[in-house]
Amino acid sequence: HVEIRREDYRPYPWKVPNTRLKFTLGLGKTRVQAILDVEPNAAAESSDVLCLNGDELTPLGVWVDGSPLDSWLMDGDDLLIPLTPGKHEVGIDTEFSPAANTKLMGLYASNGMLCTQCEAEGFRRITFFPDRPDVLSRYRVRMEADKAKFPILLTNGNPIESGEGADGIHWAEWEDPFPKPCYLFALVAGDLKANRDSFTTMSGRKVELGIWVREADLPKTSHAMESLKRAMRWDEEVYGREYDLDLFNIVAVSDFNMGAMENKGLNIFNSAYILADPDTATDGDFDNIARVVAHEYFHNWSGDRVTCRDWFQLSLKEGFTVFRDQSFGADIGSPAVKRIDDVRTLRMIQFQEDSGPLAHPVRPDSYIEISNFYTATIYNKGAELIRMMKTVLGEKKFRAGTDLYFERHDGEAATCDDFVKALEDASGVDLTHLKLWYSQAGTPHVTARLEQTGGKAVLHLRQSVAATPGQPVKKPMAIPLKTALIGEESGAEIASERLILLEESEATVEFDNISEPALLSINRGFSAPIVLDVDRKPDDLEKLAASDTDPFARYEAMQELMLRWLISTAKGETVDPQPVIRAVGDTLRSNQLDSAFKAEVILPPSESMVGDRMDVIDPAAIHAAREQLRSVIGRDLSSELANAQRGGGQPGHDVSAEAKGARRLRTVALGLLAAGDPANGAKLAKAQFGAADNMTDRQGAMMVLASLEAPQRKEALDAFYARYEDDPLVIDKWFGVQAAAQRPDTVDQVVALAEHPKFNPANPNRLRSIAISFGMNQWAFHDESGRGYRFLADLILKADKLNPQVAARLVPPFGRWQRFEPKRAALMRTELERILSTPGLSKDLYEQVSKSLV
Ligand code: HT7
Ligand code: ZN
Repeated sequence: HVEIRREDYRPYPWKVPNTRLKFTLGLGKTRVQAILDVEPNAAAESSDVLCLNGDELTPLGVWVDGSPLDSWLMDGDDLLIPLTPGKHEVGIDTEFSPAANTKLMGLYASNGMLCTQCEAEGFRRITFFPDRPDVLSRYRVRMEADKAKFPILLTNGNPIESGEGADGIHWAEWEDPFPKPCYLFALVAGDLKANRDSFTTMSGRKVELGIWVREADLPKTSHAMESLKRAMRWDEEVYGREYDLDLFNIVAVSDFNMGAMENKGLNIFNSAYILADPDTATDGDFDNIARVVAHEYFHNWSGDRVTCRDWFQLSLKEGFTVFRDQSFGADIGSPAVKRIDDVRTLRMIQFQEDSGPLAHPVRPDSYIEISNFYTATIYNKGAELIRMMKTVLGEKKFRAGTDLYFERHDGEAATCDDFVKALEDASGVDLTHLKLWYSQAGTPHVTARLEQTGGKAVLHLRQSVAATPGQPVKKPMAIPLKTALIGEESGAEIASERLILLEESEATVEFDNISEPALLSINRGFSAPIVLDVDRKPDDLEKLAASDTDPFARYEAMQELMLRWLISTAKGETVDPQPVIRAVGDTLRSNQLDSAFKAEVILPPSESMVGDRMDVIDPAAIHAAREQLRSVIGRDLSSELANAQRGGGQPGHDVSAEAKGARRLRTVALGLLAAGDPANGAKLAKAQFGAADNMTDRQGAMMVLASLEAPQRKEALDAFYARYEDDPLVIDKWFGVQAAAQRPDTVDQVVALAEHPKFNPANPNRLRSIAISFGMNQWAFHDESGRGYRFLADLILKADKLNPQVAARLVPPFGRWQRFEPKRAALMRTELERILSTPGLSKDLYEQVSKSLV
């Protein structure tokens, strides 16, 4: 398998100003006739060959300037066409079977419709083409299909002409005025209905909006539509970005490798991120829909109008767009809860990636299969990097920088360096020090200690970054730390927040005129994506949890308090839980804090988060410690928790922040109550399940029951299944809840679930409903028998035959093998080696598994 390296980038020798495509569409057979206008690229070294990428294609015919050509060659999957210098018109015919395309890349069939996924390298499965993001072309596309089967034909841009032919065939021709790389190409043909609306842009242009789904799903599209219009307005107000076409279409499909895709003017979505109503979708699902709809819409500028020069620059569009969707989420909801949520995702997924064998920089140096690099590092750490730049520049200069970036690179394929340069040029601020975050992998660890004598306090800081694959020696990073001092007695800010930039391995910072004993509040708002070790006593953490003026820091203090107790207990030490109980009790009783915030704060860190902070992970000891803490909280605070579990009372269709917060707190409280008194917990959960008028309460209760040993467990799971048997997205929840259950027999349960008639490894959502939930279930997956490992490895191998991209994304839980005690580590290695020695492995899976073994 060939490694592609960033330093080998060369511009493509040819330009392709125009591309005409004719599709004769069918599920079993689709023909594509492509005509490409090509001309030498003056900015590149000239070439007498046109090299076009292909994947599982054979040319049926090749033409140059209207004449058939026989002298073409195949170089592996690629097509080589000899060309004299100058302009040419190149024609290529291909044919393939969308129904046989189980990789779901290129043009494929889903529930009787046809749709495309071209990012990153799927277009080469449709026709031979320079499948790289720096070749921009203007597309004109003609689609022909059986009208009865495919009444709706959609592609990028605007419809130009349409008509009907003989034998029930109809056709439509569309044109996209914006030059684009082929990864943004999209086509959909099927029996779909639209939720139609419109949006008037800031300059007064009317844009027609359509969300296309199967007719029965139309009532579930209103939240996505409202989210889209909100996102369009937000991008105008916050970034000055206006939509540019007359049409914006979204299509929902049931078989999709990722969340959604930002194709120009025709976004294609995993139906999980479009369809919702209170009976079938949780509040979390509603929030995810708003987030993903906004994310894909924001790509219209950060991705489509300005795209990436090469795939090493992926974070240019993804990190920036995640940052934009996170800011949108904060603006339309609670900024504190949103930040807590985003940091939790970063810690659970990206921190694990960054400290394991698959660690890579935000701008990687090499890859074997680019699909493996759609990672939390590129997306979420990339977003943190943009956030740090904004923190350093401030709101106004950051906006001036993004304005310049969009203006300077509109219609171009840009680099991460171009982005930073635009920010620097517009602001006059040198950002060189932050650029190391693009190239150096690994999460910095920072230790902080506050020393106080009289009216003076000195903060001692020290940083280090552990070695990562290919980067044995690390340089100190530039770490922006928002810091304040909180009075131990007054609870007030006695040194107001300031931005400290830690640039060296060690630094000291002085605070003068400190009037009372001070508590250190540092990395407020999670200003840098680091692991922080602050020398603070449990008493200090308890006080900060009650009084820190930064809500995120308050949450952090509580998490740290719980983490320390959990780590000590997992190591076999006896520690007093009272500081934790008092802090949780105070939080629950507070009249000032809202329910959503309370729910986040009182939820003990996950078992894998505890593991990440230990030298050697002992899953059983961590599980026992966490259960012990949950049950002490449940018993000692039963009346506060019972109040919280009863509280709220808003109807299920109320999706106000208040109602959502009350529901979140209700289920978190229920979980703790059940840990304290399982029999009573099962009764309460069954009552919540039965009375629920919304999916949040219903699924929450089922989740709590799924981990209990009580008759109500099966009753609830059976009732849920019977009620939602025909709704695939809800049945995904049914599978997921059982795979995430905290039970000694979860491995047996998932083995049985994988044999269930509704389990289908060809459908990515269904596959992930078991595989991702189980892989993240530390206690169950790491069952000391090794059966969890064997189960997931078997599933990965099965999935690889159908869909290598999705299979490879299930490998990361195995990558933590070196962190576990020797017996488990050996069992995990054995499974990785078994996968690697399997004949016919995809390159996707080969890359992830071989790297995980190093
Ligand atoms: N930009 C999109 C990436 C994507 C993708 C990548 C590989 C294989 C399938 C895929 N589907 C979508 C999604 C996004 O970040 O917006
Ligand atoms: Zn994206």
